[in-house]
Amino acid sequence: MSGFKKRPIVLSVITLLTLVFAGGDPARTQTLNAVKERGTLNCGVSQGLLGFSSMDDKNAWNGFDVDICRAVAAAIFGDPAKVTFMPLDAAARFSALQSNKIDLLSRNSTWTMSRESSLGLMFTGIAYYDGQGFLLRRDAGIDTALQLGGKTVCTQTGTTTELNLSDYFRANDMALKVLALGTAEETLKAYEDRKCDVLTSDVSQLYAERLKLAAPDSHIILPEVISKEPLGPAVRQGDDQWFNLVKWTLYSLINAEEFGVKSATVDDAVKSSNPNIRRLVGADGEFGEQLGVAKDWAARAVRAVGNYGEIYERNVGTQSRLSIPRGLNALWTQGGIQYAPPVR
Ligand SMILES: N[C@@H](CCC(=O)N[C@@H](CS)C(=O)NCC(=O)O)C(=O)O
Repeated sequence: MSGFKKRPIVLSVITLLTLVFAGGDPARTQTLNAVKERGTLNCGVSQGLLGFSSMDDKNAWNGFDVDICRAVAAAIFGDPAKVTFMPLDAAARFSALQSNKIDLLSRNSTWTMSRESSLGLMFTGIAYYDGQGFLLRRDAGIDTALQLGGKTVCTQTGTTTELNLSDYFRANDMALKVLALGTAEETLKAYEDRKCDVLTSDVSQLYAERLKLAAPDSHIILPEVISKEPLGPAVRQGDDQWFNLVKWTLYSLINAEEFGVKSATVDDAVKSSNPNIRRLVGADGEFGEQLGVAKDWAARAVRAVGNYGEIYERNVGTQSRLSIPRGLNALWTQGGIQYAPPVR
């Protein structure tokens, strides 16, 4: 009799353990379920930043940040087209995530402490190591940021750029005039119209924005990089399964580059004898299933958009108009700091 009485307790403990270990707690699995039910990933991107997220003449989205959205969609659905891109300006991007308008933000956003401690967001990794720089007219005759005292500098509201700018000028005892505008387009226009002498932003963006100017070669980017801007995808806090899926999709792209797995060779990789490659592409282990997706989730992502190096070179590197050197974004095995934890 006493054994019978204990049964409900034993059962509820088993139910709880099942929920915890199977990741079945609804609050912790809601995003992936919602995305699967909807049949498309809602991904927040920038409104038009060449190389990162911009629309081509066939109305297709292109770019480094866009490819991260596509990689996550491919990991979930096996289809990189199952993404709805939502262009957002800098000020609107985080509330779009908080209000569930998007599932994922992949929009040249800097991982900072306050964006996690006060906005309820989490960055899933560093997709692009960037830093803030300055662009100005070559004929201004200035070759170091320390000569910028008294200049008017254009920046965009709602970005990390504003505070870095005032910190840098204050630290170097230089007078600063700031012109802060709402969108990247307005900011560039103000610079073009000579309402400011200097444009400041993440260096990658300066490369992109310079290409939109009438004579790109008559504008230079100064050598100083005044801040750390680790850019990466962000999600809402409270859904660990989703956080893990986005994080490990990014890491899979980086690991794929390290192990030489490319979009064109990913199908051969399944036959590889290298255990690291076998685990990555789903030939060994159950890593995909543990994340709530298919065994070959990472292979699907790489097949769709290529590995990290392919994504970089195609969008912002040597094969693109931006031609930004890999720099810090080279793999740790190649003199850079891109380093993904292992799949095991
Ligand atoms: N990485 C910085 C800056 C990001 C940012 O939004 N910069 C503007 C400066 S030009 C921009 O990307 N605009 C592009 C757009 O609005 O589409 C941050 O996270 O605050």
